[in-house]
Amino acid sequence: MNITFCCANTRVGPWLADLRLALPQANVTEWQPGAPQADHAVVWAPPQQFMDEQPGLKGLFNIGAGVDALLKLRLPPSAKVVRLDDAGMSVQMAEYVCHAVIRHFREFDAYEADVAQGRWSYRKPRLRADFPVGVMGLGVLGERVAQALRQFDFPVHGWSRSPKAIDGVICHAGHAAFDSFLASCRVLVNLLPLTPETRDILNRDTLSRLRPEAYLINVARGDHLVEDDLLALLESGHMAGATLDVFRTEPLPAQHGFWKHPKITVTPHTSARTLREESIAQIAGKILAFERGDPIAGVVDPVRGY
Ligand code: NDP
Ligand code: OXD
Repeated sequence: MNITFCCANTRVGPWLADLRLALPQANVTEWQPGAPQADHAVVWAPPQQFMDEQPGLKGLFNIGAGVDALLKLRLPPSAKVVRLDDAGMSVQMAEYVCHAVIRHFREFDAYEADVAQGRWSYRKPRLRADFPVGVMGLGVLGERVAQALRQFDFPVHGWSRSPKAIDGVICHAGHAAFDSFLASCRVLVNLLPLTPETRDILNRDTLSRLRPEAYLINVARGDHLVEDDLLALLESGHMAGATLDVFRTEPLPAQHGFWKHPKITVTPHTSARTLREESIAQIAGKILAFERGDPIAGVVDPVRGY
């Protein structure tokens, strides 16, 4: 079995070494233009040339959860696209989102500013009931995040395409329920995949439907958010702030207004990192199952887009 590796912005050496250890029966090589045909590929944001030169691939194993960069390409006709299924990401996402929600709710940013000025200040405790949190996307990551937020007793709402039942979480489903979901939330967490349906979904109209002094946490994709609409709503006071991990252009350009905005916290697409060990164990297991003809989790539906 031949496995080709083509991952942008990834340290190739350790990945090849660990893939070879996990799949000793396979010939694992880094893709170069003109390389021979492989059976499976391990990929992250590969170029179109890679796809054009590998028409016989059976499996495209993405080393991330989001497959939007892959689905933009013309893919080998019979290749199945397989996304990472958690592989250590959901706990990281839960940590990140809980940290952002709690930092905002407890006003730790304001305390930090006071302490930096040598001020010993107290703020009136805020009511948890006034900070209902909404999680858009209740998949592998969103469900874990919603459950983690419940551990801190926040009222939690969730929104997904199909109906869900998650203990302690008020679940809304489908387009028809979107407005009532938004109207229920003061803090909005985005964990949707980027698809034609969800691109630009965080815009002036949708964000205006949130409760006043709303707070946005975008940890999914930069193209979900219309950046100027967020800036306008921060300016008007409808939005109190935002924590943003993903951006339309990454790295965030040096001149971008988000860097120094007093109401925006920026992190460099780091809310849930791909962990090499967990990811390789999962991908190796799936390749072997695939070769045996067994069903595997995380196969992407190209029509749905996730
Ligand atoms: P999943 O595919 O497991 O979950 C996606 C969820 O979104 C599902 O609940 C799905 O509904 C819902 N959904 C999809 N389309 C719609 C729609 N049109 N309307 C309402 N709900 C919709 O994905 P993951 O949880 O694994 O990951 C989510 C995203 O997080 C990834 O696609 C990626 O972009 C991002 N991500 C970001 C990272 C970072 O470091 N910033 C790291 C990892 C992922 P249903 O359940 O009904 O299908
Ligand atoms: C992912 C990501 O999709 O890192 O896994 O953004």
